[in-house]
Amino acid sequence: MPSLEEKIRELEEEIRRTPYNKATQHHIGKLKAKLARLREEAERRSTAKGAGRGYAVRKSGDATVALVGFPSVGKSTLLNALTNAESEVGSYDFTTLEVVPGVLEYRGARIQLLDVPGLIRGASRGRGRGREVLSVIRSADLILMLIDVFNLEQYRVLVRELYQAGIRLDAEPPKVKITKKAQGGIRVSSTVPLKSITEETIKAILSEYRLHNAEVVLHEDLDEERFIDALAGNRVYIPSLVALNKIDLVGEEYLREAREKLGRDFVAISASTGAGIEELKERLYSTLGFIRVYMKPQRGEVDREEPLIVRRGTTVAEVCARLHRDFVERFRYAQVWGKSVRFPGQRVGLEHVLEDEDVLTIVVRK
Ligand SMILES: Nc1nc2c(ncn2[C@@H]2O[C@H](COP(=O)(O)OP(=O)(O)OP(=O)(O)O)[C@@H](O)[C@H]2O)c(=O)[nH]1
Ligand SMILES: [Mg+2]
Repeated sequence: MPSLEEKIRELEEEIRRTPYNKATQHHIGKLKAKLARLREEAERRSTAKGAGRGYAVRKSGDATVALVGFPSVGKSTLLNALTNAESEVGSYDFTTLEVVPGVLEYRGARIQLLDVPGLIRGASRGRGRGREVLSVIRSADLILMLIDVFNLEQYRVLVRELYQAGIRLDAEPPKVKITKKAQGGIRVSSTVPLKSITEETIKAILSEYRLHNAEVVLHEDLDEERFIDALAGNRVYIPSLVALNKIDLVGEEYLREAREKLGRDFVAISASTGAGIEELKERLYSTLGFIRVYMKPQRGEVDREEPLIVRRGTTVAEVCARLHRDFVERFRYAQVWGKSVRFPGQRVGLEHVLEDEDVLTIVVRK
């Protein structure tokens, strides 16, 4: 019997060989769904095997950033430049063999950075200790890709590696609703015109997932891969930033060309000279979407000195939980002045979502 790895390779090969067009999409969709399930299975097995060891790093701070990049791009040097950590720097590859955490304090936010061992080609297939590394990356709030200024092609490779591991960068989860039914077959409807997928493809994919009776509602036009994403259990959606390192070794003109070649926005830095490091901190802070919330005691003045730093989307309940362990239980109501309310001093409940620079008063039972 062929092993799981062999089956995965065979499927990858078959997908590569099959021409992609409207007539073959359902067949390719089926193969890709099969492949997605086998990869999930492989992942489950390796996590089960590796339980107890691996790179479990405790999350701390207000957000966690995974620093990824090829060996020797300068990840450890950057971690040392940004944080209080002391990660070993080497002039040879794979100096760092464990995940090294550091904390960056910036504008009141505590950002945990994880220097993870060099991602390499094939990591998502379990080569090296890649798979364990990937599990750390998957739980990050932001992925910072560090690229060597002389090896721009590293960017594409990293994106592909992450993609194969179920990590979707700078994307929202697919807007698809799938409801299992007891009978009636597959019913597909959509709220937008569908150009990228056929009903036949949808049915072929669902059948790979052993779904034969279900109602499917699509709220976006998507292709077979994104439809599989909606079904697969291991997809994560994480924002990313790119930093180009070692710019001390190149000139202005080279950088200008790099901007065109890379085809996406990046921060130009030198981890060893410190150039661009302040800009990078600023970009980390803004991409993570921190907001400031000023607390005001019920009958007192607003504390403008020390705002609470939280992520965008934070609710009153989350602020309560952070201030005191039984604030949520004793909560009566809150009052808000600022962008998230219609009028100053509006009363809100625990589910209310705060905005940057809101003033918040929490009233609890004694
Ligand atoms: N010129 C220059 N050299 C740098 C810069 N950043 C790092 N280096 C050098 O690049 C080499 C590798 O740096 P590390 O920080 O160890 O790289 P790493 O990505 O952590 O490497 P691994 O842990 O092996 O994956 C060292 O010799 C550093 O001194 C930079 O901005 N400019
Ligand atoms: Mg290192």
